[in-house]
Amino acid sequence: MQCIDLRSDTVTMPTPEMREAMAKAVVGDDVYREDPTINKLQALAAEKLGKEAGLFVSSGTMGNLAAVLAHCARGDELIEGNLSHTFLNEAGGISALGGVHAYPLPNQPDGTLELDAIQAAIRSTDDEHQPHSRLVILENTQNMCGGVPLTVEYTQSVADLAHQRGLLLHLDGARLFNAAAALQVPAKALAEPADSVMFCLSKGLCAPVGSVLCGSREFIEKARRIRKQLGGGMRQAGILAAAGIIALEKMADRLGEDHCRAQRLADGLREIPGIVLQPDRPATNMVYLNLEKDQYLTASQVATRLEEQGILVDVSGPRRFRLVTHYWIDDDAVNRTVAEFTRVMRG
Ligand code: TLP
Repeated sequence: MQCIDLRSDTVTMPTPEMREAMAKAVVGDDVYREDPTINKLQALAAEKLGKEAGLFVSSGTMGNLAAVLAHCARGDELIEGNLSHTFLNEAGGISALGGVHAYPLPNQPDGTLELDAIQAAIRSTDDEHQPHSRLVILENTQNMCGGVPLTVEYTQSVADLAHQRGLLLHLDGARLFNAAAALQVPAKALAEPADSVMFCLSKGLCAPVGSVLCGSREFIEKARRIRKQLGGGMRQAGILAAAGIIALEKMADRLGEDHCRAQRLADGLREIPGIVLQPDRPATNMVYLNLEKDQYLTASQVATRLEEQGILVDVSGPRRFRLVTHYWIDDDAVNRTVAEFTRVMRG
């Protein structure tokens, strides 16, 4: 029986075409800037996002960290969501390695940070008691709010506010191409207002490793030195970039299929007594659901019973799950998941 792995889109295996391209990749030493496949990927990513330059990094976490370290000095402060990956899930790298202070603001259910709250969080520049506010980070799609996409207009309004007050905007666009597919806008339009953008190749786009950080040429040169400091200067990494090129050229345009399957999955799960979807309709590839209070099973007990049937889900709270659709989840997998969930919930 084949396992159905819905824990994340990070679990995606490379496609056969990616494996072939990896085997044949022309490579060089990327620290010498001599890997043609890396150079091609970086140029392609920058072009897709409408930025001057791109930098291949080993992970989304490294891309976000390099961006923060390039934008901020020790003692500076950045404003971000209290449900953001940079705040919750990057092991405090910005403070451990950069001495950067986080000012978390509540993420609204639609993934946004309120403009008034951002305005109020920006520190007064002439008060020596306060850290310097340097950066705002937005996450698109916003993972923990349900994989919700942030619109071009909203992103622009945050960029305008940040820029007026002398701050910069970094976009954690781990799933920017999912946002673009859901909103039916080019990824470039979503990236345009931001000073820097990180997106992941190794999530819904299916590449085995890597993310790309994009921004101005000057910013990328700075981030490149920081990547070296972090030990992320790789050598014949074109082997990885070869899969990344296919991810960008072939996989971004099919993400809508994952979103349709997430909706089908949600439609099936919504009918099961004891389960409440939150949000009610998935906007992209994530389905979050809660067990109602009177359920005697906890989320981890349900997950264990599903695992016995070869279905893996993410337990994201005592009564909460996340199920993520991706390239390797087909219609049968959706049907089987709904059927097994129904059986487990019936007891
Ligand atoms: N997210 C992972 C986990 O770390 C939670 C997941 O399964 O969703 N930004 C966002 C919005 C992310 O969701 C993630 C990974 C990252 C950055 C970090 O990417 P990696 O794992 O490549 O460091």
